[in-house]
Amino acid sequence: MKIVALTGAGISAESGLATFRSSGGLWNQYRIEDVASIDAWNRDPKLVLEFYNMRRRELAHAKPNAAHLALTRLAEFATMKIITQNVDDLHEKAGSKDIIHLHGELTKVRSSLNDNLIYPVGYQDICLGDLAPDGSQLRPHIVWFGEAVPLIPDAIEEVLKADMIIIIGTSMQVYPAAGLIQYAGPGTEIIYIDPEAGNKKVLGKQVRYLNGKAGDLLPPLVEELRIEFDKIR
Ligand code: BV8
Repeated sequence: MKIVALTGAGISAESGLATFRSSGGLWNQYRIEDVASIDAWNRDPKLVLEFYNMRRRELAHAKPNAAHLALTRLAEFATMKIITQNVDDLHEKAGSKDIIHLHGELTKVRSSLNDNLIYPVGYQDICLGDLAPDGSQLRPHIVWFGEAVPLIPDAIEEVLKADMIIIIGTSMQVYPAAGLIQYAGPGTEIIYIDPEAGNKKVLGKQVRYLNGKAGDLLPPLVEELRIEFDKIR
């Protein structure tokens, strides 16, 4: 049984990390255009570096929550792939292995001349003047608005193969990530976990909407799936 978990900022909400668009989210305090776009980087790299330094410092103390841990249990009996829009490392901290970070990773930086020169930075600040070995300014290893999403083909391949897709904590408003679900085959079961699941609509797909927090709903769902798997094994 191949399962894909498609996660967004909501799965990290109970770990204390702000989501983007829920009330009080990051985008209520900052305009995307000012801190998370390639234009912002070209216009004011210092502000952008500070925005990510602030998020990296916050991440240093964040712990995975029951939802992240439930996905590691799911991987004990199903072939699991996590496709996350999140740039935090909470799936890794929970022990998950097979993860595609569509939008990059906060704990990595890279040359601003060569996307392939990527360096681990942990939770340290990066400032103007911190240079990559190629002499260019180090930048966050993040996919900004207006930048291509290089891992989309890998993610599409996983979605095409999935028997089940569990969408967890994403408003499905950012493309091309939000378009991934359209690649789900006709026989693929789709489950959508979100406190606002009641007013989500995945066009053209049969979806089981579970209204509530990931930390509350994912653990029992994983146990339900384990019982089903044990029956058919
Ligand atoms: C590209 C890194 C082309 C930064 C991010 C007009 C229409 C359509 C598209 C566009 C348009 N104009 C421009 C575009 C394209 C644009 C886009 O989609 N814009 C949106 C805003 C309309 N996309 C891009 O620019 C992408 N690139 O298109 O490139 C191209 C091609 C070739 C060459 C050059 C260019 C790049 C997009 C990537 C941007 N980077 N992240 C950072 O993180 O700082 S996206 C950012 O949003 C985060 O990664 C975040 O994950 C992502 C999506 O947000 P969500 O994760 O869904 O979070 P959100 O707050 O929205 O929702 C949280 C959900 O959780 C809610 O539903 C809430 O109810 C729920 N929740 C809350 N608590 C809980 C919970 N659920 C469960 N449990 C809880 N406890």
